Amino acid sequence: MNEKIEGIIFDLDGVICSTDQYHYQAWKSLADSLGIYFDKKINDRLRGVSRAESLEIVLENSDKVYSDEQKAALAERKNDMYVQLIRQMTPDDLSDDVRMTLQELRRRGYRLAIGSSSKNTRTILRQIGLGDFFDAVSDGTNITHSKPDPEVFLKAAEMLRLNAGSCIVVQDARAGIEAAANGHFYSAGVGEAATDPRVTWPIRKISDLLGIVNSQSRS
Ligand code: B16
Repeated sequence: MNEKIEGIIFDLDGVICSTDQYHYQAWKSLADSLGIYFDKKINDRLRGVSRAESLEIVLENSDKVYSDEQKAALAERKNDMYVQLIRQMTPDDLSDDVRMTLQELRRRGYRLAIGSSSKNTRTILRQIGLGDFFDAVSDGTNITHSKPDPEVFLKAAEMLRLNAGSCIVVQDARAGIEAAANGHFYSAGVGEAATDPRVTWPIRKISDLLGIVNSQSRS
């Protein structure tokens, strides 16, 4: 992986915006209605994981056996609650740090993509005013395997017409860092992803990326 960096692939939930809090609220509400214990620690295991796999994790604390039809209905109930919450998002939900970093990376000519497991990606991007911003959007609607499978990032790189080795994947979840490593991408990890041993660059905030791409273009 010694190619020049030409593209940046951003995770959505927990990196571009804080939709993680809405996932928590919706899963918590579903779990409470079913009498299932659920807390923020369990919620952290759902980061980057598909809706169906997330439900399986939530149901680990239930003695009841649910049929596939019941599980589909539960996942839909959770999603309905989640969609109500994200529909209230506005461009103010984009932090100044993320907004400035995206604009500066664009100004410097990098190709920018989203690599998210969420099937609600397009709605969220529209709500926060980034509906037409990215050069490519790879999300839960175009993949068959969830992170840590690298599929979502490989598809994003393909849409950007770039090799994995010339892209940085930006992630907040360990599953995403593992996916980046599995796909032979560079990675920048924020939050819990910063402590993952497989991460290329731990970062504290998204604007730290600007220093990383600077140093890469000089090396
Ligand atoms: P949806 P990311 C992921 O987004 C979330 O982190 C994860 O909690 C969620 O279950 C998954 O999307 C699917 O989301 O239910 O909206 O299709 O981190 O990959 O941007």
